[in-house]
Order: sequence, then C-alpha cells, then structure tokens
Amino acid sequence: MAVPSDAAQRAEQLRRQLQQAGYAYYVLDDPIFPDGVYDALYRELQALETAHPELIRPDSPTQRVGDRPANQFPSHRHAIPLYSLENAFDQGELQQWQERWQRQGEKLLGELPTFDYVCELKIDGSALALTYEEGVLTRGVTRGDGTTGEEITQNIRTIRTIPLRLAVENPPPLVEVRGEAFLPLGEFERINQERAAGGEPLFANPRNAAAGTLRQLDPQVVDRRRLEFFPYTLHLPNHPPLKTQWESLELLQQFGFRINPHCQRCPDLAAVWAYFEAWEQKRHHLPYMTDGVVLKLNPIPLQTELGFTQKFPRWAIALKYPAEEVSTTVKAITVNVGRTGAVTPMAIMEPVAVAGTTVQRATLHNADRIVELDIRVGDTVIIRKAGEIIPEVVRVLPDLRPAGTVPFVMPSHCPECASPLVRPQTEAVTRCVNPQCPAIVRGAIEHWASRDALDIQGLGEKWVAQLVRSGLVASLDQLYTLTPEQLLTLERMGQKSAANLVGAIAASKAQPYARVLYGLGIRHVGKVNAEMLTQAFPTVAQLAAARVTDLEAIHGIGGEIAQAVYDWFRTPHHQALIENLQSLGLCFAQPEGKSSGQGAIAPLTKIVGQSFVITGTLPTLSRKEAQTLIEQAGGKVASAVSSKINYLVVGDKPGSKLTKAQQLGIPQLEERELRQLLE
Ligand code: 1X8
Repeated sequence: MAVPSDAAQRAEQLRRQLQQAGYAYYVLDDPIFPDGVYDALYRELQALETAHPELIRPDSPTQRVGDRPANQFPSHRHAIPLYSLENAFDQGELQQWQERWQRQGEKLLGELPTFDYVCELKIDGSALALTYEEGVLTRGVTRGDGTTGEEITQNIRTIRTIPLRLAVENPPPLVEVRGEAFLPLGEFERINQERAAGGEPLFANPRNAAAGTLRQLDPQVVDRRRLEFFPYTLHLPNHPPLKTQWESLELLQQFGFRINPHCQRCPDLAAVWAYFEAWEQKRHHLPYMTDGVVLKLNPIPLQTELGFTQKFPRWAIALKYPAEEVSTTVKAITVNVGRTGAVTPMAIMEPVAVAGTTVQRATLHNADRIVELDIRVGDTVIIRKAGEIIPEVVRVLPDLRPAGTVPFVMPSHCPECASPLVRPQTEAVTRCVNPQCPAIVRGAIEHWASRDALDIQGLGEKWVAQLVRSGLVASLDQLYTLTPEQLLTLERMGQKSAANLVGAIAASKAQPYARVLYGLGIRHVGKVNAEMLTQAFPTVAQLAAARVTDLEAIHGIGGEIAQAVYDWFRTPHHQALIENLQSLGLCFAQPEGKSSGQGAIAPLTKIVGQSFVITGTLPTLSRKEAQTLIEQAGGKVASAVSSKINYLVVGDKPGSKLTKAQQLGIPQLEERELRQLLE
C-alpha cells in the first residue's frame, strides 16, 4: 500500500518537532513544550508509524526503545582503536610527560611546537563509539578491549542526551563520536534501592551499573535506567581536519550533544595543576562520578604529528585523584543497627589510607552480600571509598586466605536491645523491630541532625549517643526542649558547647519543610522524594491525609514509596511526633507562592533588602561570585555576623561566623539553597 504523501510529510514534521523538543528538554534542560504536548505529538507519530510501517526511520524518537530484545550483541571492530590513557598522579609525572612529548615534537618538527592544553573531567563510566551516517545514528559500540567492542545500538538509542540525528543542516557524511556513558549518582542510588528492596545483588558502583545496564538484553530495562552521555572526541573521516580539540567540543555541541560544561583551556602546566586541584573537592558535588582530569594537547595537527605509543596517545594523559580502592585485612565482622532497624554487617579492618582519609570500617550491606563475598575474619579484601559514599568491601582475595577461617553467620538477636531480629521473605534486609531500641533512636536523631536534613551543627554521633543513653532524649521533639543545664550533665560538655548546641538546635527550626520531611526518616523518602512530596502536598496535613493512590499519582513516586509514606502517617506514635514538632515551631508547609508546584517562581523581592554573610569555601561559587548573585537579586552582603543578618551562607571549613550565627539563631544556607532562593 502506498503511503499517502501527507502522512509522510506529517511524520517527518513530527519527528523534527519531537527531536527539537527532546534536545531542548534533555540537553539544554530548557523544555519548549509542556509534557502533555510532547506526549500527544509522540503518540500521533506512533500511530502514523503503526498504520504505515514504511514511515519508520531509525532516527525516529519512537525508536529510542526497541521492543525486540536482542539475544546477543554482535561484536564490531573499531575502525580506529579506542586507546586508554597514560596516568599521572603528581606534578612530577605531569612535568615528565610534557618533557617527553616536547622532545618528540622538537625531533619531528625541528623546533619546539607552540601549544595550549584542554582540561576535561574524566568521567567514570563506560566508553562508547557512535557512528552517524548522513547525520543519522546508525551504530553504537562499547569500548570492549579497545579494538573490538559489542554493538549495542538499540540500548544506546534510549540515552536521551545522544541525538538520534545530528542537529545540523548538512552533516558530514560520516561522523564518529566518542564519549562516556554514565549513570548519574541519584539514578545509581535509586536503582540500588530498588534492587535492595527486590533482594537483588547491588551494583558496586556507578561505573559497573552503567556498564551492566548498557549490556542489558532488554532495551526497556535500559530505558528505565536513565543513562547519560558526555562526548569528548570527534572523528570526521574524509573531511578537512579540525584545528583544535576545543573546536571539536564546540562542533559536538552544534551537533546536538551536551558536552561536559567544565572543560577549560589552559596555557601551561601551572594552569592545568590549578584546574586539577580545584576539582579535587568540587567533583564530589557533581551529580556523576569523576576520577581525574584528562589533559589533551589542543592543536589537532600536533596530536596527529605525535601519534600513539603501543598503548597510549602521546598527546593526552589522565591526571588521577588518589586511589579509591586499596587492600587491607579484616580483623572482625560486627553488625550495626541503623535508624530503620536495618542490621548492617560491617567489616572492621586494619586502618588504611584511601582517597585521602583513613578507613577502618566498611559496610558489607546485608546477609546475602556476605554469602556472596564469603568474607571471613582474617581475609585480605579490596575496599573502596568513592566521594562521600561509605567505604565498602569490593571483593575478597581468596588466594590470601589464612587456614582455619570460618564463614560468618548473622546474629539472631539484636546486639543493642537483644530482641529477636526479623527478615521478611521478600527483603534482603534483616531488621530489629523494637521501636525503643537505642540504636534506632540514635539513628533517627543522627539522621535528623545530618547535613541534608535539619543540619544541626555540632550534634554528632558522640553527643547523640550520650543524649540517648542518659535518657534526656528518647524522640526527636525532645531535642527542642533541651536546656544548657541538662546538656552540662553530659560527659565532657562545657558551657560554651552547651550554649552552641542549644543555639544550633533552635536554628534548625528555620529549615524548610522538605528537609524536615526528609529528616523524619520515612522509609524510601530520600532528599529527592521529600522534595517531590512537599511540592505535591504543600502542607503536612495534606500529606498525612493523602491516600496511596494520591501519592502514587505523583510522577516519580512508585507504589512502594507511596505505601511507606501512607503507613508512616497511620502510626499514632508518628502522628504525635508531627504534632509536637509543629507546636515547637518546625516548618511543615511550603512557603506561600511555592505551593503550586512546578513553575512557581519565588518573587525576586523575596531577598530585596535582606542581609547575607558568607563563610567558608562554597562548592562552586567564589565569594565574589556569590556576592554578585546576591546583590543582583537585591540583597546585601555584610562581612560580620550580627542580629541584623538574615542568612549565613555556609561553605566548607566555616569559621567562627558559623558559631556566632548559631548562637543568634540565624538561618544557614548551603550554596545550593542560596541558588534556590535566588532563582
Ligand atoms: C577516557 C575519558 C576521556 C574523557 C572523559 N572521561 C573519560 N573516561 C575526556 O576526554 N573528556 S578520554 C578517555 C580516553 O581517551 N580513554
């Protein structure tokens, strides 16, 4: 049957519109259509393609999810191998590398070449090679061994930041793009939570999770795990050579890719080192994992001249941050009872330095994981610490196991309160279910006080343990009636610390509703879910009254989360807690004007005339930049804390200003919250 020409035209128009809308949404983060319009256009295209399958094009947005699972992946030989990079760990190695390429360059060119560098973040994901023919994505291949990889085109089509068609009018006939596919940390956590709940083995890290996901046989599964992609190399065969790496990145952007925004040109190694050092801490605030910096010579003719060794390009090097995986031995295995009653086995190890800190405890996750690892006291193990994630045991080295070791058996009773432990059949987790268990009470308070929750400075593990042991605090609300005199009864508590702690607890009353909700420690309600719940239900009364179906109706809230929230609010003990916290002045509602959810923009006048003080190092803004942003929005920045100050903006290593602000009960903002306020 011939396809009517108007149907063909309409399909083409729909593909273009959806392609543009997808680009705006996923790459620019600046949607051009409301979701409903996108869905309607998508369904119209789907209907046309169903009626006229001849109209289906490989670059159609409907092809992002293949419905036919591939049974195996064909291997594909890379036209140009994917090299790995030489590593450097310090300035000396970096200097030696520069001297090496310069000697080589001088020999080849007869003079010391002029050059500059490009620094890019090294993304800890999975490398991909993408082929575009006449502008259309026709093939996606994993790195494999560098020479041959697996063709996983269907899976790659699910990655929204990879354009199915290049966004230029007359693309070069053949384009090869290389880059890194990765799982954002939030997505990694979500997937692991899902797996933990389903009793499936956890992914050890986002890199493994990304690689595992790309090799999933079912593209629908890949589609649900939102992989992302940053491109970094562009090959244009039979095309005049590009001049610089920087130009390649710009061209990739024109092609419709989202490039990593943190790349930087550097004239010399001093600038490179400054970039490397600046990102050592800042990278922990990125929503994806990075393990170093990739340094490249910017001029491509110089790259071509220098070429490759057996293994590496001579014109690029990876500058790596200190190792995050090291080996040590297990001295004991204990179990820790967390705030949800979950009993987590922990390995106690010979202390080792890893990623800049000394580590002697690592989580073993759960009983299944112990069986899977078969970890025993006396074993030599590899442990990993990545960013702010708690150290974990990656694997046991069985060849180094001493004689006479025995498998570890999980205890049957709670080590804290001696009540019997339970393990529901559907879960991987063993739990203590005694709500008065001191470990659960301590955990609840520590979570409440933690940085992303109520952020109560100074209320750490040590004081919490004493507060619970002494009986001064048995539930969260009792924190707010503590007096300095009561605190002075604790061991090693001084006048000043007692006053500071009371001040810090009082200051937490200024924290927004989403943090309070997160702080309550409702199962499955992490920071993101808490934020979504407060958007959808602007007051706690509304949330408490919500039915499971109302909760499930929120985009991103699944059945399990909905049930957990519903159940939590049905517990009389929790209802009393909310009532008490509310009467103590904690915030249980969204501020006016934010309650309509998406799109509501806080009026600029909100901070007009308000005074801010900045202390410590902010994750991404310099002090000057923060000041400019505040002033542009009509606020003032002062240098000293006084009772006239409205907010203290707090970064890393805050000074005495923080203590003073706490004593005065001045609300604190992290950079992220400052940005939200200024939006
Ligand atoms: C690997 C990676 C590179 C870059 C970022 N992340 C990586 N994992 C980059 O150049 N921006 S380059 C590279 C390689 O050549 N093996």
